[in-house]
Amino acid sequence: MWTAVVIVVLALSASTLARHHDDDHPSVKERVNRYRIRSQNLHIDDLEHHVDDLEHAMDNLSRPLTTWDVNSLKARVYKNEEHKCPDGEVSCGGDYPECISHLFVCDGRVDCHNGQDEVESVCDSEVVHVGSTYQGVLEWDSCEYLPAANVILTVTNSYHSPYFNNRVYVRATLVSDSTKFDRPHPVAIPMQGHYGFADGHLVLRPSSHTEHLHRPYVVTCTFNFGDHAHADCTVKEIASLHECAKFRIVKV
Ligand SMILES: [Ca+2]
Repeated sequence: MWTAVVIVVLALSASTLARHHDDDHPSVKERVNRYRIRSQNLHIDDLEHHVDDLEHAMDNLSRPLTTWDVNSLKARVYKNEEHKCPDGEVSCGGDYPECISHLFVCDGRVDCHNGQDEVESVCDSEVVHVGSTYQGVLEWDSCEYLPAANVILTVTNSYHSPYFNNRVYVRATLVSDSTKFDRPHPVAIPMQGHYGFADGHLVLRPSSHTEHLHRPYVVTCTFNFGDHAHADCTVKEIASLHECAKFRIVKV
């Protein structure tokens, strides 16, 4: 009898010791299983991050289009279509290919089949309203040995031509904060020229000779981003039309 009791007690003690031993020192199989579980958890976390990224991308894709989005897309299409028209003409846009002379844009009479040449968004002279101010950073590629400079272009006067309704005559001031002999050398250059509705070109040249520059230049800013606030500008030598500098301006 006592022998059986001792055997049972010893068996229970051995079982308990074995469990403690397993907890402290898991078997190889258990360690492998734990490792696989941790790996799977990491993999699931990674997938969750990917799903979050996809949801974020889908939210951006489903964002409602703004007026700026639509105008920007139209401007990109317009730029592509423009190359299909002969020099001196502009595309009417839309599905039906049609080109009209620059002179017929915003002249008060509908010439495009879709009336695009007289719509308010094209014929709006907001770009050259007196006081309109734009800024950018001008970098010379050639022609002048001058460092990059902040430039501010301000329209000081504008009026419609009594003979050519498709353009507005403009006076402006171009202020540059360039340096000379490593010292600040702000320059204000009076400019004059015109803005054409057909191509969105603001073309300006110095009103008088400026000692700051070696040669006279013409500045052309193209408002081809579908709004009246952004334009790409070039600086060209008047005599050769060699492109010397480029800069982008933003309305302030
Ligand atoms: Ca017209």
